[in-house]
Amino acid sequence: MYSKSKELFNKSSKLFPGGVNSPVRAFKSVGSSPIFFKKSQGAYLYDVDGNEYIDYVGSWGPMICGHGHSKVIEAIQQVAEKGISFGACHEYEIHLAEIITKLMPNIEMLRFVNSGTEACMAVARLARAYTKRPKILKFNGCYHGHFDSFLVQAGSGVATMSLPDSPGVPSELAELTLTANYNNLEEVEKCFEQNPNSIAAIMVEPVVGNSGCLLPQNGFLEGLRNICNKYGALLIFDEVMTGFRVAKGGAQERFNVSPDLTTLGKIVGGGLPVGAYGGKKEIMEMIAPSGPVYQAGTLSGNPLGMVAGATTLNLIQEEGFYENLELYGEKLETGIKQIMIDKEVPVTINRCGAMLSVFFTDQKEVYNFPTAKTSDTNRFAKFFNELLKNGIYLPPSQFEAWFFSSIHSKNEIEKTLNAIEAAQF
Ligand code: KE4
Repeated sequence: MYSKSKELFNKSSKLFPGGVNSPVRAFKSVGSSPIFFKKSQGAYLYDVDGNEYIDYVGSWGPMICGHGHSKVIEAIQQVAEKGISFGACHEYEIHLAEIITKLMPNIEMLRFVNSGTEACMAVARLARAYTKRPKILKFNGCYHGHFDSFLVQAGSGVATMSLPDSPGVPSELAELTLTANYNNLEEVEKCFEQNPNSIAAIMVEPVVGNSGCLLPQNGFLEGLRNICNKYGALLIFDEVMTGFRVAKGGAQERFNVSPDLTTLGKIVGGGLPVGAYGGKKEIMEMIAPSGPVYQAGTLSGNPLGMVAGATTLNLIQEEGFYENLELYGEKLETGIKQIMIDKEVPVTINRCGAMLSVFFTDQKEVYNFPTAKTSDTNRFAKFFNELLKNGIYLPPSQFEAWFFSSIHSKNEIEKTLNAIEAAQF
């Protein structure tokens, strides 16, 4: 069933650490060997052994319009014939920026980079420069890319492999990163009281995806906004995952809370390597060359990424796009809930729009990293491998979110629920 993937994994294991180019792809926490894919289309992936899967990873979020959308491919082809990379100004970057600032009016000015990590690195430096304060507060289990300052109590692959806070990050630097539990405003307030005038910003995944999916409890995001106002810190929404997924205007639109700075990635590039950061003009103008805060990138604003992103962000503006995601997200969530009740398997399901997680725990509410960690990761691994065998490709970690696209519809949801029904885990 997976012989060609196994053969290729033998080769890749000699070339890349762990045989992969990003740790979560290694299937380590689910105890199997990674699948090698050769084709994707719509809601489906096809592996090198000819197996077909309904895809709930979507390249970790970007493919919200499904794989290989004809309009995105056409747009990339047309631009590629004119130029792949100029390393200079061009109008494609303006087109994408104009869409972003329209959909997220809190972003008055922005800068393109090549990944979510780069965007998060840049806003940390910018926030420290703007406030002249050294510390940043993040939340346990949140992941903001592999930037040194954020590899403290991080989620995603760090949590999946229960790696200690990564070696190689000097303690002097790690000490400048404060952590609190998500959904706990008292802990946040306490951090500010114990670190007067030294916290530059709060960095938060407004809806967490990297502990598995966690939703903000009522008043939490507003509370962070008020605390930042009270202590003169910046509020930074890391919307690399939630941007354009949980709403057309991201979490800041869905929950009506205005951050000072926002980071973007994934969907914003339509599957090509694009990240962005932006926010209040007054803050962003500190970035070189208009200001002294340096940040640069050879391929920033690459024309192919710009046009793939712009085409994708035009597609998500089509009538009924998010209503459709909500309709099928609801069907999937309630369908899984019912199956687990029938199977007497204790799970808690968290969903926000087209991102969800199924926590294998009898914890009635999973609202922060400690409660997420009560999950039975062995049972999740069994579940993952059973579904994989039945043609359903989930993120290979209990501490990741499932993503589905506008192309996942009745047929895919039914097939998924049937596979869960038939699975033994
Ligand atoms: P990238 O550098 O991977 O483009 O973005 C980092 C990042 C920043 N912020 C948030 C909220 C993120 O979710 C991410 C990256 N997400 C992971 C999956 N949880 C990417 C997958 C991977 O690491 O291979």
